[in-house]
Amino acid sequence: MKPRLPSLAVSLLVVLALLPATVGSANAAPASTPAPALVPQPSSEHALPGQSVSLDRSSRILVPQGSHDAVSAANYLAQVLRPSTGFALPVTIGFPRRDDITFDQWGAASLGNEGYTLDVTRGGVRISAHASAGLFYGVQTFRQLLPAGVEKRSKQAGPWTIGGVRISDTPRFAWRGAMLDVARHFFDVGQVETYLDELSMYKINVLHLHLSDNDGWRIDINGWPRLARYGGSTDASRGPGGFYTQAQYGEIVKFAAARHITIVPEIDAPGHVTAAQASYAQLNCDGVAPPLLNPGYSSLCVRSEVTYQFLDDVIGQLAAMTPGKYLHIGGDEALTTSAADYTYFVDRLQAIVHAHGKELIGWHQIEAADLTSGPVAQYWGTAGSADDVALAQQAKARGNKIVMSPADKSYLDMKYDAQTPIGQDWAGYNSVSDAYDWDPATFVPGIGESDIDGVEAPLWTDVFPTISDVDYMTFPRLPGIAEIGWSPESTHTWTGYRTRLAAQAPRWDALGLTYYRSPEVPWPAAA
Ligand code: IFG
Repeated sequence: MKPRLPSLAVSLLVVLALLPATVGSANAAPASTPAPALVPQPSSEHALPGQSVSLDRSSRILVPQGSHDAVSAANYLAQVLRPSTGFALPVTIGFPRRDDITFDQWGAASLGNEGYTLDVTRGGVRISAHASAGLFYGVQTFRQLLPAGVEKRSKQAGPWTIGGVRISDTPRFAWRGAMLDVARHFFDVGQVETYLDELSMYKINVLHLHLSDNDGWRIDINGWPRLARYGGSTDASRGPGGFYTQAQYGEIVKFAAARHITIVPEIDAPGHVTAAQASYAQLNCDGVAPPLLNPGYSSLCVRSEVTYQFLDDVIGQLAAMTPGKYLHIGGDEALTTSAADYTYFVDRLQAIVHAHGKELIGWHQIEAADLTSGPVAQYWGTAGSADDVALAQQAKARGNKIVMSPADKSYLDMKYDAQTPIGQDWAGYNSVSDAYDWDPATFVPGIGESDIDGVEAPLWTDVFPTISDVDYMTFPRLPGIAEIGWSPESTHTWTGYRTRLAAQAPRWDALGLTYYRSPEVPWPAAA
């Protein structure tokens, strides 16, 4: 049992050890060490020429005594590094040597809960943050400072040398999201967890799960067993469909939380409800259940009390198993619901969501209803569509924040270009540069930075039955949306970004990730 120094003594020793060493470093990096190619671009980054750290078999990952947050981040980093380096990399307490990685939570509160500093100096690597999320994001950045081979799951040769750098980083927007439509095509827990791991590499912190639609109902609701078992029994390709038990949904929530990603579940209503109406005749105004996959638009029976008993059960159970503040109620394309019925419905649904202690987010059409302040409008309009702009401005007038998901920029189901073999094109082609080269703070007239919670990249799976389709459409566009959400507008240039994006490809190759090698990006020669 190692003698335990009192934590203050250890802390003082750590501070002293991290002061810039006066002696030259035996392992000075070559002068030509390129500036690291990071995505998202940190808010502040300075190379330290002549300094470097090389991880080796004696390297340790050091944590402050009693810091559960640091241990979590350290263990996550260790699970990335151990298989590829072959080093033991024990997570332990001690004072740093020059080949150690040290975590501490003395990070500046001014960088916020998601901010961190990352220093690679002669004294070793230090990741410092005020809170748990910041430590995790420091890990994601540090990961990208190492050669791409670190992402392999088998032992690689190395060396594992990192050029000296000082990074201080904090996000621009609080909501940096992706959406996966598991209703049109179902993706199981393992596939969603793999997607979560991919998203977390780019500091995404929200995964919006589109759980119900015409083609499928994907979450089991007690008291309404047919919703998942019958309503989830197929998909847009007339395939086998599927659904999450509440325990499986809980696994997804837990896995996401360990990566500082909040799950935002969506039950779309009053439209996009055919799977629910096919499951229960009493959800239909005429008392007749339509066939599954019934074509055309649908609407819940807005003036029937059964509808609100149904929604109270659904929202209540979803709220109970969703730690996040928001439940998504959809509200889009309710084209067979009259304007008066739509307003009545959303007002009632808002009351149900609030009664279960949650706040609602909906596609921006919800702003047509009598919303109180507090809900979030998710903007999916295209540039210049007047009706959509008016609803966004209505949100602003009510003090409701907006999450920007313009279809002609952020919709990942849009083809990249005319040659893309799969995908949609009703909002036009979304090339890699289209998805990157826009500013959410100027996209909608009258809507500025302070009106926006952040950005989100929806991937609708109407026409994508497989997870490799999902990855092909997600990468390389998602990192660009993630950078819009995280990095300062001042660092936002396509010419600068495209070379940093190109440097991600060897990492995706090492991970075995499917992606589109867009001709817009100067990819390195395939290894
Ligand atoms: N619009 C529909 C989606 C999906 C999409 C495909 C929204 C909010 C077209 N609603 O986008 O259900 O079908 O691109």
